[in-house]
Amino acid sequence: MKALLLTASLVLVSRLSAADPVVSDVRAAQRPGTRLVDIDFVVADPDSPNLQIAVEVSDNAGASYTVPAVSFTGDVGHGIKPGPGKRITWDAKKDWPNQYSSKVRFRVLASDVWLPPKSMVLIPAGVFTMGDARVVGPVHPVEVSAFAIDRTEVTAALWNEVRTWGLAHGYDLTSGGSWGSDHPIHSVNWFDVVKWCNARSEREGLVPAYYLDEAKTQVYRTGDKVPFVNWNAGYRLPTEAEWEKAARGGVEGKLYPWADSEEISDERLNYNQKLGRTTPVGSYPANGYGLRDMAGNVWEWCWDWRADYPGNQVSDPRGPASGSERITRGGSWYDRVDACRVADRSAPAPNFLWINIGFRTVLPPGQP
Ligand SMILES: [Ca+2]
Ligand SMILES: [Ca+2]
Repeated sequence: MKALLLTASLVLVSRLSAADPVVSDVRAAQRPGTRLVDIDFVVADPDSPNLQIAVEVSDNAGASYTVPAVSFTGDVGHGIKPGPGKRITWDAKKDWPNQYSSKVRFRVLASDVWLPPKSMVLIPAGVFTMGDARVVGPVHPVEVSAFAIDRTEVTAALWNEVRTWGLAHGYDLTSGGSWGSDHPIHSVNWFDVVKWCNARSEREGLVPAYYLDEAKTQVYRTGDKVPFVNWNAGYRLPTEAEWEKAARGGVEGKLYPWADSEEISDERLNYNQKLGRTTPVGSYPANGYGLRDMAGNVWEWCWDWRADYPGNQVSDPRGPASGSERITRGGSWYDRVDACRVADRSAPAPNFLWINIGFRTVLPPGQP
C-alpha cells in the first residue's frame, strides 16, 4: 500500500479569550497496512478547561486545506482538555477512498470559544427591552448574560430517554404525556421539569444546577422542593427574562416572535385549539435566533416566581426569592391568540400540570 502522507504542519487558531490555546508538536503517521492516520499533538491553554479541536487536511502540501475529511475520532470536537499526549485518528478510507498523495498535510485547530450542543442556540449577551405597553409593563431594559437554549421544546422522546436514566439513578420523574415521540412532552409540573434538568445534566456528566441545600452538595432528585441554584452549571430552566429575550429573536418591540408582521396566522404557530392537539416540535418557521414554537404549541415553564416588573434597568433578573406561582410563557395549542404574544405572562402553581404545558432548557456557556 502506498504511503498516504508525510508530515503534519501545526497551527493554531483561536479568538477572543484572555489566553489563546496553542497547538504544538503535531505529528502524523499512517498505521502500517491500514488507511488510518494518527495525528498526535499537544495543546496548551492556561485559562480554559475545555477546548474545541478540529483538524483540516491538505492534499497539496499545505497550499490549501480542502480535503473533505470528517471521519475523525479521539481528541477532536467539543470538551477537549488542554494537555500533552492528544491523539486524533483519521479514517482516510472513508473520506478519501482510492486516493494517495505524498503531499498530505494536517493542521490542528484549537479554539477556546464555547459552542453549544447542536440542539441548542447561543443567545448573545446584551440588553433587550422587556415587556410591551400593549401587553404588560412597565417596559424596562434588561441586561442578560449569554446563554444557550434548546432550539425546540423538549420532546417526549428526549423526556423519556432522560427519565429512564433518571429512574435508574435515584430520581422520581413523572411519565408526562404527549401526542407522539416528536411532539413536546406535556403534563409535567414545575418540580418535574426542574428535576429532569438535573437528570439530563448528570447523564451527560455536567454539574447539576439544582440542590436541596445552600452549600449545593445535595442534588435535587426527588420530591417537590424549592431548590438552590448553581447558575453556572448544567441544564436549567430559562429565567423569564432569558425566555423573553430568546422569544424576541433579536428584534425589539414586536408582538410575536416573528419580525416581519404584527399579525398572527395559522402558518406561524399552533394555537387556539385549531388542531385540537400539539404539533411535532419545529413544525413552524424559526424566529430570528433559530428557535421554534416560542409562540404556541405548549406553554413553557420558566424559573421565576411571579412578581411585578421593576421600572428600571436590571441585570440577569431571576424573580423574587419566594412566591406561590411560577411563570409560564408563549401560549399553547389550546390558548387564545393573546397568550401567544412574546410579552404575555401566565403563572400557574408549580404543582399544576395540564396537556398544554411543557418546557425547554438553557445551558450556561462554558459547559463541556
Ligand atoms: Ca483560553
Ligand atoms: Ca411553545
